[in-house]
Amino acid sequence: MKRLLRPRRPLIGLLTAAFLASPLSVVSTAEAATPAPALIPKPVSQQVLSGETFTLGSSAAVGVIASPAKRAAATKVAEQLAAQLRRSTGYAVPVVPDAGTIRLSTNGTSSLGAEGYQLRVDRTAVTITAATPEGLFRGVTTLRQLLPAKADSAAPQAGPWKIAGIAIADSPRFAYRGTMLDVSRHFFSVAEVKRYIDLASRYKLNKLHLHLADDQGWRIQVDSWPRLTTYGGSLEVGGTPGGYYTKADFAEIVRYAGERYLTVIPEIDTPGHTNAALASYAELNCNGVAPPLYTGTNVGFSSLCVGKELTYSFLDDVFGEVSAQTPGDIVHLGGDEAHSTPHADYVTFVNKASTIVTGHGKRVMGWHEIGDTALPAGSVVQYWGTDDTKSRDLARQAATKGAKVVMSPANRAYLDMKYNKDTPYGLSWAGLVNVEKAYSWNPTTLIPNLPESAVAGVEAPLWSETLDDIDKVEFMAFPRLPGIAELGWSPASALNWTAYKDRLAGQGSRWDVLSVNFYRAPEIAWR
Ligand code: TNX
Repeated sequence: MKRLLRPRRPLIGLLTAAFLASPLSVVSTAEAATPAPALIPKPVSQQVLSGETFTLGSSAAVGVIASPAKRAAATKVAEQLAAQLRRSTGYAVPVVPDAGTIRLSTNGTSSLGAEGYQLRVDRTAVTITAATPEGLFRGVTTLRQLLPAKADSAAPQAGPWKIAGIAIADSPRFAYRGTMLDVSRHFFSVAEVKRYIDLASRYKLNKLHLHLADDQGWRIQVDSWPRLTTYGGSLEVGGTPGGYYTKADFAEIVRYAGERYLTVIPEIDTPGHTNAALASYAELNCNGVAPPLYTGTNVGFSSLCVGKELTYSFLDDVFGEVSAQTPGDIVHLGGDEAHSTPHADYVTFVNKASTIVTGHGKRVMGWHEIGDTALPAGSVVQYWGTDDTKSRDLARQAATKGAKVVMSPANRAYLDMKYNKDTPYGLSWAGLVNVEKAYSWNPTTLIPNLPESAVAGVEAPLWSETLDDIDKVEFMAFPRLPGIAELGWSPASALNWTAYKDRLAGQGSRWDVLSVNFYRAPEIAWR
């Protein structure tokens, strides 16, 4: 029996058929037992090539086949793969032009999109073909999951290094597949953010939203307003020392994320969630008096002064400097929980702030509360509701105005919600979110009457009120984050909890190799 899944898009079906049409793809019924590999996210189509096994030996080399324009970036992808294989196999694994037992080619068809790729493993070679280096990177993440878990080791392991034959054609369902890290409530070092990027990139996520400013701390250097960080970034929740990213630090995060094909989306939350800024500069307050720094976990008490002109020159400076440090085309202006900003003021404020963001050449992103503001062309609205009418209405309003919606339903996609009542940290205001609940929803049908075409994708936010180190972050993100990643990448027809749960079980040994502090949810048969 062939395990060729019925592809969602006819185009991919045709491509797959052409790609698979070699003598090696003829599978006899006797070999039908070979199981499909436990890949997350599940590819659009995959066919086991029974009887074909690739063995990575000591003479393995990673070959790059690319046009001059794509060669440098494709070589970087090859180098990343080769570097890891060197560490774990102890083999030389050189990167070579135009040959190699593992071949990365950018001569693939562009009809799979910028992130699409084809991957073939047979007895002679591993071949990843894409139209772009980004597509190659996505294909390499699949290859890493096809290799034995020990291939991710930091130190040499004993072989053999075998990969079962397979042919895959794959491309994402959504263009926006993100996760958010709240570095304001607790500050995370550049090294910790890199660790999170490493783990997120393994599941083909392509956006890293950083929540850089909130009541408890301002975490990104702004040269024109230096006290935002030196004072406003000095503490965090609980009163422990905070921290901030210098421009060099932030550039390093952007670079590191970019090498793993995640675009950084910086968020400066406004007009609420601004106590750190208001504490740093008395003149930003309507009454001219700076409040003290705040290290608690309440929300909704702070607001920028909507009637002051200074507020907007402040925003122009901040969004200007933040935009200049961001290669991506989206800047997030927050807009959530502005409970101490009268609604008319709120609308005035968000409209002005949006114009400032677009004036710096960026598209506006904001939490769903901005749904009833003007929303310049290209805006993205992030839904964080809990199936409530008000939040759904705001998302639908935004779509009516032409905005795209990113789905982050708090009762499903919030990684800071406890798994169950016994989870040692996390919150539960949106409910308890076990692994099944986080996975079992469809981004295009969750909000009734929201057109499918308005959904840009999914994002899993991780708020850090109760999370003060990366181990706790890992515990909350794993195993739920891969499920959100699959909702973002795999076709709706591939989503199935029972089958997913079995594939998820196979990730446990990989996380053990990587020392990921994941929650061993008892309903998963970890292997
Ligand atoms: C709500 S979600 C918030 C955050 C909190 C989070 C905790 C959203 C847009 N705002 O300020 O950190 O709940 O789960």
